[in-house]
Amino acid sequence: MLAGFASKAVGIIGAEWAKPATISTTVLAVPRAARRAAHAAPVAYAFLACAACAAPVGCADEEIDRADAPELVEPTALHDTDPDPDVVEVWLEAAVGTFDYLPGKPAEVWAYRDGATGGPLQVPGPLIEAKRGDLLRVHLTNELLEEGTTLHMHGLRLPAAMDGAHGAVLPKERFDYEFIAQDIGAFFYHPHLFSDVQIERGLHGPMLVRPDSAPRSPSERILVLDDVKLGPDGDLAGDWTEEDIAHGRRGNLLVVNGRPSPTLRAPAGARERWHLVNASNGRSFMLAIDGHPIDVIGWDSGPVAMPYSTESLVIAPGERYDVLVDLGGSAGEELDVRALPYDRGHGPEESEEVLFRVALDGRPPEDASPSSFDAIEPLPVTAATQARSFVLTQDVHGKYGPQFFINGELWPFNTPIEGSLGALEVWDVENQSDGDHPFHVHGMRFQVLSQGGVAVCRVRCALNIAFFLKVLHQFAH
Ligand SMILES: [Cu+2]
Repeated sequence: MLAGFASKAVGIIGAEWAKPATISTTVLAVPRAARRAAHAAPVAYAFLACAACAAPVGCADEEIDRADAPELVEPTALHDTDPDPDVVEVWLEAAVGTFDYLPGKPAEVWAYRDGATGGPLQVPGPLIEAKRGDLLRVHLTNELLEEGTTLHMHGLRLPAAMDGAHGAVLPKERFDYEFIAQDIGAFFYHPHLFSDVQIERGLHGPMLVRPDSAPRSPSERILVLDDVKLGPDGDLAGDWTEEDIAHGRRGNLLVVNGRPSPTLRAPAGARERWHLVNASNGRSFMLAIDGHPIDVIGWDSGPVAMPYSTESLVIAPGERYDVLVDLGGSAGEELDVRALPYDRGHGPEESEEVLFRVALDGRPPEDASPSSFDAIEPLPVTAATQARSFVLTQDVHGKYGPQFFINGELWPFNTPIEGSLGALEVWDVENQSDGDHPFHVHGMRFQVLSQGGVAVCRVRCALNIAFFLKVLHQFAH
């Protein structure tokens, strides 16, 4: 059990968050009726549970007939229809159609396509690519048959009205999102309305904000990790159980960029840069590469203050990591990138699986390391810095299904907290539930002061709380 630990962070309150705010744990762990209520409320900012802990695997009991390893393909970039080099204007359509997670076995999905080119539905959705400082115009058209949707740019700092956490874009309607890309890094767009189900149906995609307009090295990749629950016919399967609602639905097929156990072809000796995105509902991926360390250079909101090397990397739902990997070896060799067993405190551990393979070839190797890093200044905390505490608890078998609480108050009916524009705050976040509880804060970033009593200082916008988190919260730009 992971309860009883806590963490601390600090942040500064930003302009769009100056009104009294409702705190809400959002989305995946909440019955639909409660989520409707939450979306009707004026949520100024939100604690977001991108997923709670994992549910048991294997609701689709039959064995899935896996295909021969497909090629690993990166999401294609959305066509930019604005010729201005500092403006990215893209057209995204959410529609119903099919996608083959398994070859020749189409699944009915809700997914995104490039509305400018009329391309096919993609899972994950097309890449939104921009450079820091660009003005983004993202036109979302809802071609779904049944319900409203929104577009939430998970991890980006942007105005609340452009955050996709409010209202609904109804079928046949369009919403134009407009904002400045302030931060470099990989982000994760998805609906913020019935998002647990809509993301599982295929509505999610990556976004990459680069420091400048220099072309991306072929060795700098976008890798969206996910698990889907499929029946033997290859279609999405299984009802949503109470366990799924409480702890996040886990699938029975791991996919990278929508394909099971794909093969990535890379030059032997390359120093590859991978932007990893966990798009799953309830699975943490503990990544390891046969005999190769993983050098972590970035987290959710850009570069880390202190790059570090690790043998295995846990990526919680909604998290992104920016890593470098030295692909030592000779042409013709293969490396396995594995998802190792990880216990999130709920349900059985996942078994070890090969997530994808790297096939080394004889092309000239590239070094995709960034040429420079942003310096990260520690936020100035003093004894006078406002502090708040948040204790997260749950009742899995509540009267109306699984229920979650912040400081003893039932989410989403929490007493709003008020913060001052530009204020710096220290937040103590303690997870007293019996499993991991990833959370992030919309529209702002924080630095982590300590985790489980161990001091750290890195800019983040999301964090998996398996223990006591001390978060330096900067509600600011
Ligand atoms: Cu988010």
